[in-house]
Parts: sequence; C-alpha cells; structure tokens
Amino acid sequence: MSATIAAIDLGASSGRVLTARVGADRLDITGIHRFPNRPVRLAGTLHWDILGLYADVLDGLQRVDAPRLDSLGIDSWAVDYGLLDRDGRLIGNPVHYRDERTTAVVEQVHRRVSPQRLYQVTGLQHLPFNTLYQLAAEPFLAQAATLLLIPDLISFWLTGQRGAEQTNASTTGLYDAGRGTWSDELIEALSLPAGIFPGLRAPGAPAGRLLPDAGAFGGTPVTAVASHDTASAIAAVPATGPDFAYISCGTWSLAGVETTAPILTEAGRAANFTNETGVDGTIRYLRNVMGLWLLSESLRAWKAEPADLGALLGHAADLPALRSVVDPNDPAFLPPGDMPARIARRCAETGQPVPGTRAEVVRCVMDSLALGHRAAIRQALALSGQRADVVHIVGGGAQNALLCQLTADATGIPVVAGPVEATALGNIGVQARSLGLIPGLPSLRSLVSATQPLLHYEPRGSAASWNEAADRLPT
Ligand code: LFR
Repeated sequence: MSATIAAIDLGASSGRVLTARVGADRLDITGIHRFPNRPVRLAGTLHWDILGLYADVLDGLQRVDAPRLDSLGIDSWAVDYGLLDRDGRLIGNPVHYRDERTTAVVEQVHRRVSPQRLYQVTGLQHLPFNTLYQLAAEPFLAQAATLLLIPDLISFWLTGQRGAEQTNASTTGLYDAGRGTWSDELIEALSLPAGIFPGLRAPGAPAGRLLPDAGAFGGTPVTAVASHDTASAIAAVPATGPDFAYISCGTWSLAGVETTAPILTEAGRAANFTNETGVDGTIRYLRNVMGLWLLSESLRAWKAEPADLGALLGHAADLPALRSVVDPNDPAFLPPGDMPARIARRCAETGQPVPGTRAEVVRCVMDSLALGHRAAIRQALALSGQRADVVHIVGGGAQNALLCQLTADATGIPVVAGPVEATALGNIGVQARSLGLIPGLPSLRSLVSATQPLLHYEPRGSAASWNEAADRLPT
C-alpha cells in the first residue's frame, strides 16, 4: 500500500510544495516546486509577503503532477502570526520576526512576568521575537478575534478551518509545556484576550479539506503535521539508535538533543536552552544558533548570485582555519543589514584580524558557526545527561561540506549529513502515519535512513585549536 502525499514547507528564505510516494518501505520525492520568500520593508516595518506566499502555494499545488493527493500538510517557521477579525478577514499584514518592534517591550513583559516564571511554565529559550513579545507590541490586538500562526493561517485559507497546531503553539511563550495547553496564567498576566487563541491540534490530527478554490485538488484531506518546521525536520532525522544529537541547519542552526520530558532547570535557562514540543510527546532540547543567515545576509550585501556560493566556499576551505571568529549569536547579527561590516567590527573589537576578502568573511562565518554548533551540542549533552555518538545535520546546511566537516572537527563527533529536505519529509512522514502507512517516529526515521542519500564526516584534528578559538569570544 502506498499514497501520494504533499507538503507545503515555508522557510524564511524559500518555500516549496513537495510531493512524495510513501509506503512502508518507500519514500520517494516525486516533485518539488520551489519559490523565494522575500520579506518586504514597508513604512519602517519588516513584513512577510504573506499573500505572495499564498499565491506561490496555490501555484505549487497547480503544478503537482499526480492524479490525486491522499493528504496535504503545512509547516513553516515559528512564532509569527496573522490576526483575523470577527468575519475571518486578515487584519494588517504579518510582521517578520526580525523586525525590531519588540526591542522596546521585552522589559515591559518581564515586569509583568519574571523570566524565571516564564521558563517554569513554557520551558522556552529567550528570543526577543517570541510571540508573547510581538503581541506586547501589536497595534491591532483590540480588533482581533483570532490569532493564527503562519501554517495555521495558510491552512485556514486553504480549508476554512481554524486551529492551533501544538508544536508551533509551543514556540509562542504562551504555551504550558507541562500541561500541553495554552497557559491561562500567562495569557491573563499579560492581559491578552484569551478568546483569540484557537483550540489546539496534535500533529497528525485532521485539519479540514482543501476548498474548491484551492485548485484541482479540492476536497483533499489536510492533516495538521508538526507545523513548526524544526519539529518536522527533527522528526525526519535518520537516527538508527538512541544516542544522537542533531542540527537542523538552514537560516537557523537548531542544535541539541531529543528528550522525553522538558528539562526546566535554572542551569538550562541560564544557557538559554529551549524545550519545544515535538512529535509523540518528544521534546527538542536545543538552542538557536544564528545559522546560515550569517552567510545569506553576507551574500545579499555583496549582491552575489547563488551560483557564486560554491566557488566562495571552495576558496574559504583553502584558507587557514580559525583565524578570526565571532559569537554567531551576537544580537547585533539578528536584524537584516550589512553583515560583512558587522562581522568586521566584531573581529576588530576582539583584537582579531579583520577578514579582508569575501572568502575570508565566509571562512570566519563557517568557523564561527562550527564553534556555535560545538557549544550548543556540548551544553545540550551536559545539561540533559545524554550521550551522542553521531551528530545529524539535516536541512539545506547538509549540502555545505565545509560546515559539516568543521562541525565534526569542532564537536569531535562524527557527522551524518542529510536529508536536505528533512522538514518536508518530516511533514510527509506524520501524514503517512495518520494514513496508517508507517507505525511511528522510529519507523519514520529508519525509513528516511534507508531511502535518502546521506554523507558521513569523521572528526579531524585536535580539540585544542577549538578551545583556543572559543576562548577568544566574550562569555
Ligand atoms: C527555523 C525556525 C526556528 C525558530 C525560527 C523563528 O526555521 O522555525 O525553529 O526559532 O525559525 O521562527
């Protein structure tokens, strides 16, 4: 028995509609339609082009080459949302998490609820863009009847049905990780209108059917997948044993381990570790590392073509290692802007050689990201008491051989890289389980391991140079 399943996967820099044929021992990608995701700055605010993305989704569905779809699921980046009025109309335009509107309100929120209490309830790392801070800066809250996170918003437009998928709800800072419900305590303490938060849906639950105006596949069942892209990506990690760490590497590097229960210690909070909800009650105990954003934003500053990247990485690989490093998680790198200039400034401030050529900047970014991966993986293992005999790198970063090798070198743990489309495959895997084609998470992971191309990187060199480089960064 097999089925044709589609995933709509929206990432911060590109989206895709991907289809696959899935059965107990097959997982074949049969089509991918990709489209860029370009944020729009308008009147001083950075927005998502949400209607453009919706049009691209419809376009992607139009191009699906299959007589019928058995199921469709939607995932995207986390934390961002759209507001609907009482008649279901979009109010305003969803704001990008890299917009700086929350800078002024973080303290205000913490005066109402302490960071310690927020962590006890939600287990969430502090990121200045978490939904609770965005809502504190939201001008349209009073008019809003419903808040829908981005995948739930796209799902609403495709089906007419509203809901809040659980894995993504767990990134809002308003979700009680212990109880698995919206947190009445936090919603009340922050004077948010409780009625705007829709009922929760577990990954794998039905989420309506495609409306006729969604095109040829009207009537197709929509399944609530793990709609937080990182939750889907980690569901598709091709782990074959229990002792693994992972890095979902794309715009962000999400680096950590999987646990069976939240870890809500003060040490974990101090190290800014998060407990995000995954599939089947799993928890992603991880930290956000700034990721390939540092690279893509540098390429944008140089007006470089995507085709230039291969040559630049090749030159960077030939340069001496660890000449200059920066803390990839420096908040100065978060907003859009001139990345090479910001990196140069930090190198100068820490008394290191300032990268002069583009290849030197790329080398600095790769070394710095590997250092960030090392710190996050080491701390995840120490704080969780777990072991890892492999680091799985999934997502677009799995194609970056230099970064994969440096991550193996820096962590001292072998890296298995792939699949590149882990997020879409995790999205599809949860649907396949709902269709009864695969029994659960371990079998999904074995299926991915058996069917998708993977590359192996063994650690080289000694830990000493990485220790020395880490010491150059401010603690
Ligand atoms: C990755 C991701 C991260 C989240 C960030 C912002 O795409 O979903 O998990 O922290 O984007 O939403």
